[in-house]
Amino acid sequence: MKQYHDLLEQVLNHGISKGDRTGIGTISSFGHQMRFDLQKGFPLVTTKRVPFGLIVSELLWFIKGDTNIRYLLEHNNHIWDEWAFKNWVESDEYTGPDMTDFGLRSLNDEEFNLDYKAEMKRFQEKVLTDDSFALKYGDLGAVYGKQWREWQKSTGDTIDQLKEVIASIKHNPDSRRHIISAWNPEDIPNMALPPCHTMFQFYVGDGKLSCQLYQRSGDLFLGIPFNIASYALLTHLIAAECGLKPGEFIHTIGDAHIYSNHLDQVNTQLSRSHKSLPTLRIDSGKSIFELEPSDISIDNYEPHPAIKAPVAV
Ligand code: DHF
Ligand code: TMP
Repeated sequence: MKQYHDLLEQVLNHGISKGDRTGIGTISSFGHQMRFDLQKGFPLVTTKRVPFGLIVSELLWFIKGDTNIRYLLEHNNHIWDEWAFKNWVESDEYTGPDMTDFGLRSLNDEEFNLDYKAEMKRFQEKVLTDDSFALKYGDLGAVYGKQWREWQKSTGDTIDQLKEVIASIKHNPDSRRHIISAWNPEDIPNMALPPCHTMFQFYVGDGKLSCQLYQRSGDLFLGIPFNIASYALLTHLIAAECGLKPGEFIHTIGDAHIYSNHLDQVNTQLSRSHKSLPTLRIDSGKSIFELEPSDISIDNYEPHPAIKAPVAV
């Protein structure tokens, strides 16, 4: 994962200071690319522990075409909670304590943070137990799963981009059109967060399947290690589905940034040495559409300890 450390260093040393939507502030640099040869181990960052189980359940949630965080909560995955919570506390039905700017305030105001945590816990329980509440407020809108599996056409029916791309990889491997787009300009206003991983393309050569992702915006410390592992896993899964070996994952990033409240964490991480990469294990002959989180695991992952950091909302 030297490529990842090189990118952290590059942005740290040559990035510019840039304000951002969340109010945290970043060091940022535009236009970068990393390449990972999937034959040389599974690209899961080893200089901090990255929770692979969360990456698996998030990816299977996309593949199912689900956009409701209930599935994630059922799998103890809380990485999308804040964005559903935001819809709830900004709605007319919400009558609890004022949660304006909860992301920033929970970092700076200990008393508020207690209220926020209690309110978030109530929210999670309601999404898990109350069907009509979950339908309304657990849903993130027309995010990844919807665009991948049910892109809305102007004629009323939908496009299953994932199924179509798998079919085109199988039947027309040399095609230069194996593309899935999550960036649907008409739907952007209906999303909790406009897609960060916006479009990806597959390439078949020498019996191997490669994937290149264009990510418009990358949180280098928190989001990017997840994104690398997620697309590497997707490439493995689609390769298996199509009878190919995994080739390379190529990660192209637009605005690559380090949040100003992640700098200590990044420096700690950069002081650590890399360990050998783990290997992926998929325990089933199931199709990509039938996989369960328990079918996918990682072997020989012996990373340095986790490093905590707040996520910018
Ligand atoms: N917003 C921002 N500002 N950065 C993101 O990376 C991001 N990612 C989103 C949604 N919005 C975002 C979805 N993916 C974490 C990782 C990925 C992710 C969201 C959050 C995260 O907080 N990871 C922690 C562990 C979290 C846990 O164990 O629950 C980490 O240390 O990797
Ligand atoms: P933005 O919409 O203002 O670009 O904010 C989105 C933030 O989330 C930005 O820091 C990038 C980060 N992010 C990732 O890095 N990876 C992801 O998968 C997601 C969903 C978000």
